[in-house]
Amino acid sequence: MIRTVATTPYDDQKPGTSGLRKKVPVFSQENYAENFIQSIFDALDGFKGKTLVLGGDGRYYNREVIQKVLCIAAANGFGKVMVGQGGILSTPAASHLIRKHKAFGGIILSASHNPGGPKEDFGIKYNAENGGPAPEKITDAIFSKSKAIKEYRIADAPAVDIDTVSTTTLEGMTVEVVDPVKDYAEMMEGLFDFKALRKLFESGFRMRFDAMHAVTGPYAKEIFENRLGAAEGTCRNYHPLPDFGGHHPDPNLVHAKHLYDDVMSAAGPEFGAASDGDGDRNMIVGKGMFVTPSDSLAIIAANATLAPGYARGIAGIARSMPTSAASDRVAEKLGVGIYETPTGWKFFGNLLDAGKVTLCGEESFGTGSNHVREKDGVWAVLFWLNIIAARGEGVKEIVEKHWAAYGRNYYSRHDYEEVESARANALIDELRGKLGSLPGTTVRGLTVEKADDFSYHDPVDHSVSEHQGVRVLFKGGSRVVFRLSGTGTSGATLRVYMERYEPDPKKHDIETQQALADLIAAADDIAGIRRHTGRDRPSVIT
Ligand code: VG1
Ligand code: CO
Repeated sequence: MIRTVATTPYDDQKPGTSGLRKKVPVFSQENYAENFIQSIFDALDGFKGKTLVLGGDGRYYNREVIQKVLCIAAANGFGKVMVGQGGILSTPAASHLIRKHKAFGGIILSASHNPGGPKEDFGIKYNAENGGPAPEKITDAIFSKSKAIKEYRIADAPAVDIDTVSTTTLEGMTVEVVDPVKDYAEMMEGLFDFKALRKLFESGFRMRFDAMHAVTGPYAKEIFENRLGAAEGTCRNYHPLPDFGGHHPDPNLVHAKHLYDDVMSAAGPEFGAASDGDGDRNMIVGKGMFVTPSDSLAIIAANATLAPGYARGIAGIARSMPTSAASDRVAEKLGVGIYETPTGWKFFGNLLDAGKVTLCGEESFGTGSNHVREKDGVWAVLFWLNIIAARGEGVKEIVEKHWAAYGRNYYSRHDYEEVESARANALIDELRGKLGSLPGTTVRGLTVEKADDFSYHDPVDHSVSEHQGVRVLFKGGSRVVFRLSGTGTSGATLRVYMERYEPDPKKHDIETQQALADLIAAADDIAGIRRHTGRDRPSVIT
């Protein structure tokens, strides 16, 4: 039976950098999730009888919302929902399913790298038919629908069994429960040289993949251990848990420090990698070398033709504005386009769809390509393995040779988490107010060349996105960027990004924070970080 339920709007359902993210107690308020799901459908046109892809990262509340989406989708007239078994789909796997099965779109339940649990984070995101996160035009429409919603439609039905691969119906709508890994693993086999990778592992190459108790566990087990023959035990923490074992499923030097230490230890493996809650981020560590995500994008681009799926070369590269310019130098050398977009994968969609770029990346441990329309953690790991196998060199050698050829972009991000929103906004407002007076001034020996608030003109649909981060560019190519996070769920997170270019190979082994010390000090002088936040150091340094 289909019911129409009267409801009242919530005023805080504005999607951020990557969908709507809130604490579970917020999401579990009466009609909160229902309102948002109905608002997504209200913002879309023409899906009657079409297919919706559905899955999530397995975090707390995932199963409940899967059932809600199924019932609301049935009541709204979808013809079919393809749902990952157990309600599981990594973000890139969901993107692939949408594309492969020509679905109308997809709903991904995830708060990515944020902790999970009854008091932690949950999220809902809509992806369009290209498999990518909904562009701002759609997320704005969803937000306006959510502010005016009066009712939602829902099928009254017993819970659908999502744990068995099978096909059933729900009020006339087909529900197909699919293996979440199979299609994805097949796509990876088509992109990378699995034969060479099997040989690499046969030769004794040791790797550690940490799934951080999040969604990539089943993907990594199948691909690295079953298909590529990596030793059993290569994958760690591979059981997705609703609370990620109580940790932040965030692959970086803070939350995956144990993996870093393991690879750096004498007895540890040659290669380490990790992914985040929903499987779209990646961290790459080699013996003696942590690879910054910005460098990773540049190195993958410079070596792309070594992977069969990219053997014909790349069309171009896109990176988010705060991502270092390391890949710009590769694009220049290759003679391909380079695009600088605002933070968030949704801005890459048009460039990928238009064939202007093949590879995309963000400093926030996100790398991907035109194989899907999301960043892709396991894909990035396979790309590195493919490069290692083809070159017969380790990560350290590969990175150092890259720096020697292109120069090194020293790079770091400092996060100040859970700052009072009013104080964080005051910092940004004050910065914006003084942009005009900064050029020509000197701070800590650095002369400001240009200062602006980044605005992006999409070259494909000509839409404009303003206020995407304050940039202070210094003479000589160094820069500092300030922006507020759009994925947090309590207070505000200030992100400060620092970058310095060093062409001289004799100066490529300085400790990063030391190499950036003057920029770190200049950032505080310019923005008054301590004064505004009351903090004397960042909460997270990556
Ligand atoms: C952060 C990152 C951004 C990334 C986004 C979603 O956004 O900085 O680069 O695209 O998370 O990633 P923000 O607005 O908090 O800086 V994920 O893996 O959370 O989907
Ligand atoms: Co993620």
